[in-house]
Amino acid sequence: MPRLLYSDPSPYSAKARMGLTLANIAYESVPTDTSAEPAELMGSNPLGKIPVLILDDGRTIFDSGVILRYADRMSGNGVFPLEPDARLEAETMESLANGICDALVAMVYERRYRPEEKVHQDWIDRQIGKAERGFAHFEGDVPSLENGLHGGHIALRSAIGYAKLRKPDILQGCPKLGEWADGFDSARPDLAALLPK
Ligand SMILES: N[C@@H](CCC(=O)N[C@@H](CS)C(=O)NCC(=O)O)C(=O)O
Repeated sequence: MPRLLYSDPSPYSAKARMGLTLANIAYESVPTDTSAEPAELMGSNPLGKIPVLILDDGRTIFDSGVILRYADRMSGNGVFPLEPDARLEAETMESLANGICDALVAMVYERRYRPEEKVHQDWIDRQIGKAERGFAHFEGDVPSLENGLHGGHIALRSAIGYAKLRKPDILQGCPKLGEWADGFDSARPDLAALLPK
């Protein structure tokens, strides 16, 4: 069975796990501490980042976007819409949600990996601005779930979950997104169970 190197708080890991689940692909979740740089991770992805999917034949797949597209192909388009315009919209949604996560992760790492006296607040504020603008974009144009869940929805739900974990106040001005997330969770509790924690 494929093995997925992941960690509970990681939004990209949540996205990959949700995508594999949506595609009905069985996999084993392997908790992985990136800070410890374990041999299996470093041997699978030179970047030392999760998620990584290790296939039965030893091939390794990263990053989360490539894992989602692998799951999509293996399931006959179970993760992204086939229709070109709908697919473009889903992929752009995924890209913005990833960018929000990139900004929030940069904020977390600035505090985690730098000595306190070297933490650069202007840099943190810049990242928070990106995440705020990203969520404001979605708040102004809340995606519909009526035609079924896809990779863009999963990426957005992961980003909201990660923000709730690391910087919940950023979502205060986004009540519609909160309702949207509740709708997502009620429709797919199995996916909601994989959210960052
Ligand atoms: N673009 C990558 C980002 C992956 C990523 O940054 N993962 C974080 C965990 S949330 C990580 O592994 N960080 C460890 C590091 O950067 O050394 C993806 O979409 O999978």
